[in-house]
Amino acid sequence: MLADEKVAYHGLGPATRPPRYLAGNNDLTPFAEPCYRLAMQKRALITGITGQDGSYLTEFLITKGYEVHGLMRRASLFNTDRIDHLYHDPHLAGASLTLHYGELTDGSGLRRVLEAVEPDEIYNLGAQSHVKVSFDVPEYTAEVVALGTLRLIEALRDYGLHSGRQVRFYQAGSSEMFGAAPPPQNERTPFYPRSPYGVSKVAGHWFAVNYREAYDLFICNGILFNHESPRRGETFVSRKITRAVGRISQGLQSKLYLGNLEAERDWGFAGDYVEAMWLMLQQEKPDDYVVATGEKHRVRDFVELAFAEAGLDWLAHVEIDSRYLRPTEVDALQGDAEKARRVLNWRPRVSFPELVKMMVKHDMEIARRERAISDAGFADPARGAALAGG
Ligand code: NAP
Ligand code: G4F
Repeated sequence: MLADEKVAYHGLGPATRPPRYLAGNNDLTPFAEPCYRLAMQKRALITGITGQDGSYLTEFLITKGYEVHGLMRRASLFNTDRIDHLYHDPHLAGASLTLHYGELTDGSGLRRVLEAVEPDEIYNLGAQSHVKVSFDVPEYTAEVVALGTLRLIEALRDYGLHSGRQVRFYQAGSSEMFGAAPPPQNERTPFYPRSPYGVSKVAGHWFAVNYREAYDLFICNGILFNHESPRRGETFVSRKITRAVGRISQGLQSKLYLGNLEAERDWGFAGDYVEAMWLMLQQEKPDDYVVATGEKHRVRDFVELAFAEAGLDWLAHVEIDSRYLRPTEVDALQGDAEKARRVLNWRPRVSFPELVKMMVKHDMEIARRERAISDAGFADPARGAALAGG
């Protein structure tokens, strides 16, 4: 191993020790040694870096000059699609993204990563984040979302004690915590969760508040309302709709099966919301903030707009399938983000129609490619076809 591999790996100043393991392009083997840093450069650790928000947050922080470290789960197939464009060969100079294998269910691993990375800021975005799926895997959801948060802030507390450093921590809370509480919802609205996911997020929220008060930790809870993007998982309703619109417009499928069309959500753009996460950690004092657009729309409205964007009549294509109904539904979410506007000076930039348009445009392009592959005789089965979940 070359002596300056460590330098290339972290894109930092000269290093005296070679890394124990080197992360290669396709071999993201983590290391268990402290990283070396440039003075003044902030270092962030993100759990859930391979998810929608993780990818936007990574882009945002790299633009701000951060060195970003992400926790990723081992998977049998590559699961880094959303961050591949940010990941540079660690053999090349200037790499500012490093990945570490880890799991929110594995406390000792979390502690090791914390010790190795020595972050200034931690963003806890990792979660089994699908509400409907949380009814199918409730214990696992609680294990990751509730206890995973506790594991990470316990590790943070111990790390702070022995290192003497104060690390700032963002906890990804959710409007699902409000559940059945009538809209508009803000920081003073009592929680009334309606799913194992919502209950687990409430536990995570209160662990965070309790550790902030008990141990004087800098922990912020972001209570984020639904935020979507072309990178949204394909079993969330927004992306399920726009993927179907693309495929229907290319003749690749004819029907879209959905559940409750009357539910109302406050949908914003994920790229806007990650900025609010960062802003929370730049304040003098830790606090909790609702992040939302303040508008609500029905699932039906999203469907209508998305199909219209492609010049399609949704009534000819959409059917209801009771498998997508939830045992207990959250009927209406509409956030009041006055505090985030006032204290953080945060505002959403992308409107609801712009968001739908952006997602449809992206998914029409994917469908065009799928169509070309199919016309060339190389059609694969639709991805996720075997899975009704979502
Ligand atoms: P997402 O796309 O589903 O991403 C979730 C991330 O968590 C993925 O990177 C996933 O890894 C990782 N993860 C899952 N189980 C894990 C485990 N056991 N240990 C470590 N990591 C694990 O979710 P998102 O939309 O980006 O949301 C980010 C966070 O914000 C989540 O906590 C979510 O609950 C919360 N939130 C989201 C919204 C929203 O509208 N998007 C609103 C409010 C709150 P894999 O890629 O390996 O699956
Ligand atoms: O897109 P969804 O699955 O998102 P949901 O349940 O609101 O949860 C998302 O937002 C939360 C913030 O409020 C996050 F914390 C959570 O992690 C996740 O990101 O469903 C939205 C609405 C629901 O009312 C659902 O019943 O759409 C309705 N819906 C109707 N048909 C459907 C479908 N949802 C899905 N996923 N699939 C359907 O076929």
